[in-house]
Amino acid sequence: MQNQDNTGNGNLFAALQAAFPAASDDIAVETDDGLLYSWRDLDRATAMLANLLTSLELPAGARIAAQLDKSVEAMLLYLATLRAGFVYLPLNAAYQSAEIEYFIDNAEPAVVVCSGKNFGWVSKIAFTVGTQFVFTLNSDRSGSLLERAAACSDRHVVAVKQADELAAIIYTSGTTGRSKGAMLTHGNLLSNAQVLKKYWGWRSAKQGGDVLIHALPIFHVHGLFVALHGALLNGSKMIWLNRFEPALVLEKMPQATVFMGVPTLYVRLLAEPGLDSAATRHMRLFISGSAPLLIETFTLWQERTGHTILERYGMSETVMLTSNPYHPEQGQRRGSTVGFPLPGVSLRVQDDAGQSVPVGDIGGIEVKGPNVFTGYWRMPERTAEDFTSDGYFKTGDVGKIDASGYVTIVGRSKDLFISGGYNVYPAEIEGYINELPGVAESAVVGVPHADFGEVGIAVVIAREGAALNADDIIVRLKSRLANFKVPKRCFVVSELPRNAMGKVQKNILRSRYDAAVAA
Ligand code: MLC
Ligand code: AMP
Repeated sequence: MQNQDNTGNGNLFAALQAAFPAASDDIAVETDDGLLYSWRDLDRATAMLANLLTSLELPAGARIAAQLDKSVEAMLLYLATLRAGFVYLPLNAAYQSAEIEYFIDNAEPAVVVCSGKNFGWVSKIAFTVGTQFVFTLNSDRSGSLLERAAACSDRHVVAVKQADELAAIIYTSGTTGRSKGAMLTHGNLLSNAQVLKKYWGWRSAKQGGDVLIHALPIFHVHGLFVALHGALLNGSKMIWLNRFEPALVLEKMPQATVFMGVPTLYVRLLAEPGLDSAATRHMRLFISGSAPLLIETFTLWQERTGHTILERYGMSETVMLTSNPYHPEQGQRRGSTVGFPLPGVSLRVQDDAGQSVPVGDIGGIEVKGPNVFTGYWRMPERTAEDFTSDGYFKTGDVGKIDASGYVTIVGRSKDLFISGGYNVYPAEIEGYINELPGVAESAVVGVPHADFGEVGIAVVIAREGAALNADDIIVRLKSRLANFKVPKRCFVVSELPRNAMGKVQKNILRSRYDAAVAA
């Protein structure tokens, strides 16, 4: 597998740019409000933004943090960061000040780009930790970033990078302590994109040309890397939606061929009466990942559209690890499984003693490959703990491999649940609840939810003499935490179920509150 483009530059952007079609006036991106960006526009706009970043005389390896609503320009900022040779740090637009404060303090970005409405509090946090520049960028293309870039040249020579140099840091929350920044290199991202291009049979313009509906957020690996790199590395047009709207996705399908989504997107599309085989006739491939796709969704999708969703598995630390086959000769796409390890990925299932388990037995999933990250930002001890002595990364996912090689995820050894494709760590939410006045203790668990797959509920014990109001707790959390992390319901109780060691029995809470939240 090539980790460098043919000019010898290991910069991921160089490889993406080399795949831009020669017909540079062709449309690369079309938005739902009718904006058209040609391949030439992508090249020029990323050059101008890269020149702006370069003109700031930032130190090598400088981090460019972005907390932005989704827009084509936010995507261009990511590409320009690669192009200029800096390190991109995307932050979920839902994060609130305490969350942002942690990331900025930990990553010490030289540049922060935020939306104008957040400039006051974001810049205060950023300047406090020594960030030199804070720009604004709004989804209507206003803001200081583009104003400044407009004065820059639209020609730029792509910065030379080695494949093992850092391209992005993606923060993932932790079961203990605070979030960890997964460091991904140009080589990690490019090797994975090249494997997926082949494995999923992306069609070049000569073969009829794929068109991707891009409807995912661009601050996590699914939308930022898997979907975006897939289209760009194939020179494929994107139909760009800043928000996922099922009716709009359905409307765009006759002009598209590929769609990627978390399971919630498929559940919501299935609720559209117009979803049938005629509406999806032009589509070549539906891909699902980031959370378990229920077999009911997989089967219903097949019945309604005639298409078999291809489920794959990955994570921030590794990008994509396994995939169900695309080509029928490689095997069937099996619901409830995440398919085979991708070419180049070694995947094994180990018991607690670090021995491989027999075929079909359950254990911890460990992986190795060119896509696996280099470690957690400034956390060498955490990095060392999460790798085995022979270089495998312990994913924290629990699964099995059957005799035909299909991998199934059966659970997680880490205490987290996945809500609408976002990971939520109960320990983090409990920390915030426990800081509220009158709270003695709390436990957060994920419970089933028809739309989001799982959602959080909080079970709280009051301090002696304190009167707690469950709704009030939710309101207070909403002002401190990203909305998807806020428990959907809160219950104030007098005691929590505990085992003989005094540990809260979350499995009992999960079954007790199993039906607590209606979709
Ligand atoms: C929104 N809400 C959620 C939620 N998203 N609640 C729980 N879980 C979620 N994921 C709540 C909000 O708090 C709000 O409630 C209400 O829903 C409306 O908010 P919204 O922002 O308007 O919601 P909507 O636009 O409908 O968003 C839903 C969604 C979104 C499913 C489209 O969550 C989404 O885009 N998810 C994709 C996540 C993703 O890309 N994951 C990839 C991670 S990478 P209230 O009460 O505040 O009004 C990864 C690796 C891999 O995992 O393998 O890919
Ligand atoms: P993140 O840290 O946000 O990148 O989330 C990665 C986690 O999402 C993985 O460790 C898995 O637990 C989960 N995940 C991703 N894809 C799938 C899938 N297809 N099925 C089940 N879990 C998945």
